[in-house]
Amino acid sequence: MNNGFPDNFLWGGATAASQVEGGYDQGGKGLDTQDCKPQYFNLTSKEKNDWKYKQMTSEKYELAKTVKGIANYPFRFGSQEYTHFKEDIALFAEMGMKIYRLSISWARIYPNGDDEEPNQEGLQYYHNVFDECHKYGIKIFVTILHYAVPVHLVDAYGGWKNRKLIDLYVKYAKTLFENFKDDVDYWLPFNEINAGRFNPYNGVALIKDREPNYDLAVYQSLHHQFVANAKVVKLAHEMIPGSKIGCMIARFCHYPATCDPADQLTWLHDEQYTNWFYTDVMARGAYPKYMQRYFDEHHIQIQMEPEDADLLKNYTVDFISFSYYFTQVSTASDDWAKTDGNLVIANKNPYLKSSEWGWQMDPTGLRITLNELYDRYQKPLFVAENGLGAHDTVENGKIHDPYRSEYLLSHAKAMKEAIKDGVDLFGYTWWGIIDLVSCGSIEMCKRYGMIYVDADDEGHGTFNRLKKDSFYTYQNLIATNGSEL
Ligand code: BGP
Repeated sequence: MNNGFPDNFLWGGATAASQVEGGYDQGGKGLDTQDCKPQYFNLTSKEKNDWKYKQMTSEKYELAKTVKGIANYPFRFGSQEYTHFKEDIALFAEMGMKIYRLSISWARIYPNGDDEEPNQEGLQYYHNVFDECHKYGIKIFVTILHYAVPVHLVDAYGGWKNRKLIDLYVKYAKTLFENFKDDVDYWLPFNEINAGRFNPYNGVALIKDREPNYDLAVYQSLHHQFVANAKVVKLAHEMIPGSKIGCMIARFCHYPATCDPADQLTWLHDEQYTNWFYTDVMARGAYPKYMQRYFDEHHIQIQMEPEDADLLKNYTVDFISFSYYFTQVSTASDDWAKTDGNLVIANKNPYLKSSEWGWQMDPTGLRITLNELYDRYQKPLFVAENGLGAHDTVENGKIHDPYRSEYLLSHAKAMKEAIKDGVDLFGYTWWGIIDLVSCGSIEMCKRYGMIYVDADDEGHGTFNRLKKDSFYTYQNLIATNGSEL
């Protein structure tokens, strides 16, 4: 039996370019889809999390493109890592982080997405970031696409439903491989690829009111991302021998509400449609049969090219990563109580406590998830995101956040148990290691960081950094490699 975390376990932190960088129009960067997501500051917290305010519409999108400056577009200011990266990476090193998961902004490298030549200033920015990480011996895990797509690709091509996006994306990835092959340790083509289904604007750059056949557009777009994923796996292995390239989903762990067979069947379908489908394609290399039935019953006919099946089969991923925040209940009943959760609205579990944003916290579910994934694929696993969004209060220059430390330690303990169960888990990156703009609720006050950023929802503040109590909890966890858990 393994006793716990291996010596070379990769403890780290994660961010995404659109949420942390700011500098949305600096260094030659083009406008991207996340820069266009508005926040309405006069709404209550409940309203802000209501899907009707969060859903991207053509009207909001077209307006955003005409507005200059940060106005009510929080992704445009982020946490200003674009100008603070040296200070941030020094703090990551002080914490003891072994790996930093960050994303590269497509629009910083190709401002329109289909430009002939890459933007040298954008490439230089990431060279500087990576050099700074190397200075402290911090390894690098790069997400090639974390939701933010250059707006020109929506306007001229209609987003990922257009097959031409595959080649444009592969060209972008190739540029990254050429420039950063000696810098990056782990590559990830797509953040939470199943977002294409649960949040198509984020995942596949679709605006719902423009799609007469929305479901088809979603699955067609996902197919293009699967093919792009396979092509990029192939390219990485050819261009960078020995490179490690993985996939990622937002992993939604479900429990059947009761032992009623109807609930069990709903649970099976929930697991298949929200989780297994994606990892089955990218790790096993083919569309699973259960999806064919789903597509037939929903009249979804995906256009596939003859070479696609071989690409999927021959270029599967080296490792599987996932985000894990909460668990939910599967039930055949229509009137089960719901959470206020904003990643997806979930069915309530009476045995679990929820975060302030309605996410049901469940460390045991992480152990279960790790076991299920490893059992099915037998590939190394990486927890690419896990964390707690909460309001924090600064008192005399200190932030006491025992809730965040508790969340961290309970989930770390669950990982340790999973490793003892025999799971091959090689890393963990806390989301977001530094406060950043929340992806779903588009606000600064939903703070995940162990490093505080002095900025409010509207971007007012000094943007000074401050260590929270949880900073020291994680520092000790890393230094002791989980032996005190
Ligand atoms: C994941 C995203 C992240 C991140 C996280 C927390 O889905 O990959 O970008 O933001 O969720 O979500 P939120 O910011 O909505 O609280």
